[in-house]
Amino acid sequence: QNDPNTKHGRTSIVHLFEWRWADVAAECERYLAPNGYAGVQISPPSESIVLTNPWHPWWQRYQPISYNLCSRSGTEAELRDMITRCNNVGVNIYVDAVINHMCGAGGGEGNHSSCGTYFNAKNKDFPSVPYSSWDFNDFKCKTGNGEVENYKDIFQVRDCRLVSLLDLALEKDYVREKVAEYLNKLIDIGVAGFRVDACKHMWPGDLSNVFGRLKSLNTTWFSPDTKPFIYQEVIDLGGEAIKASEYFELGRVTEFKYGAKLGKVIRKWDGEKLSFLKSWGEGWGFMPSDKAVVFLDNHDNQRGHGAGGASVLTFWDSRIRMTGWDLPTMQMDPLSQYLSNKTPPVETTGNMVIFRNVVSDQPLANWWDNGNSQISFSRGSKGFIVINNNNWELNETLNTGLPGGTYCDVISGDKIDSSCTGKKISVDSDGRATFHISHTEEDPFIAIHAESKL
Ligand code: LAG
Ligand code: CA
Repeated sequence: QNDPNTKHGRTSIVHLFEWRWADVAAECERYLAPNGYAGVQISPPSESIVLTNPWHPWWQRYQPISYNLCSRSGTEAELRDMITRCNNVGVNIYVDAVINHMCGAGGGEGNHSSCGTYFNAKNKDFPSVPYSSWDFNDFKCKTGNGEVENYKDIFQVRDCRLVSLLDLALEKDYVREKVAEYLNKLIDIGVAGFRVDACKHMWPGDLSNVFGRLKSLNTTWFSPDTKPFIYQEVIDLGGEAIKASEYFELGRVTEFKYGAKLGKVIRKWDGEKLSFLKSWGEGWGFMPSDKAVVFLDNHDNQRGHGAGGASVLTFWDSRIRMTGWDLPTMQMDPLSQYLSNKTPPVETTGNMVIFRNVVSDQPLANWWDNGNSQISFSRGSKGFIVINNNNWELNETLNTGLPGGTYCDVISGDKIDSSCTGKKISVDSDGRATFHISHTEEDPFIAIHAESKL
């Protein structure tokens, strides 16, 4: 359950937040597979409430009404088609699984749900699962208004309502079985694993029971007895009663400190400098690598929800964000994209996803820095990167660790056949090369690797 089950040595996944299934399928074939993406995290596929005030907000998808698979991303048939097509090109699908709760207590009564299923939030009646009032935690929660009020009290956090969302009694065999049925149905369709929403609000023992009921992955695409990848959303920035480490034995955990800290370094807050990244890793107070899923930002902190802190870099900071993530696509809010019913715009960069795949088994080497925010390093003899995050030019001759030859810089261009549309870097036979990066360049980095050799 710690293994993401990725294929072909791929190492990065992308969250296609709120994308329609038909668009995800096309993106897997057109862009993600050719550019070495390992997988996609999709928005919750379960039936959700449909809200009108505000109108159809993105967060309505975090309010399940049933485990029927029609959502505003598409029908069950479209979901199945997408999973099949992505798997066929080696791109895994990870489902955002909302299992801590159903809709908000004030969600009303009626058929205002993504498949048109009837429910009554006041009576806690969700006949399409079915769940009834017995299946919720209100009898366990000890706060006056039934809400989580104090994050220092682990009982409240797990047994009371998170922002008024009806809290499922995951201690009940019946509820565990219904949740497991939902996840197993997705496994049968072909998903590779789950991002489990709001794990801080569920007892590790309950999760362990639910995960213990999960089947092995579909053998059309995965080898026999492969377990689903589990990554649990636990926001642990320190200072609360519940620790990410409580969840380590169940699967991986989202490492929110990673993006918060890297954002500070790149923004140079608190006297941080890129040169400090020489020791970047677990020593900075992060969870063990083999337990972590790291990321820069997520759908919540991009939108001022959840946690992360002001330092987190998002697509709004495109110039200073160093990643293979899809900047042009994210420039428009995905919800607007959905409402305007347009297929997302074409992505232009992904070269660093390939870089990461090429260097993934190689150690950090050839570190250089200017004592400030100009740095360079190699990953063994497979890849080399130079970054200028100072307000002056970088002009250096550096050890790249790479074999001699001419390389195409994958930041400023692409290697196409044997030519390069960007900067060319010549590495001499002892591995040294000269670099110039102006601080005014739009992307003040250079990256070369074994597969960008001309
Ligand atoms: C998550 N992780 O633990 C998701 O990443 C996050 O996006 C979800 O909250 C949350 N847990 C519950 O699944 C989102 C919004 C909330 C929103 C909630 C339910 O960030 O703001 O709450 O989804 O839609 C909204 C209103 C609340 C209201 C509640 C219930 O903002 O004011 O109380 O709905 O009606
Ligand atoms: Ca709970």
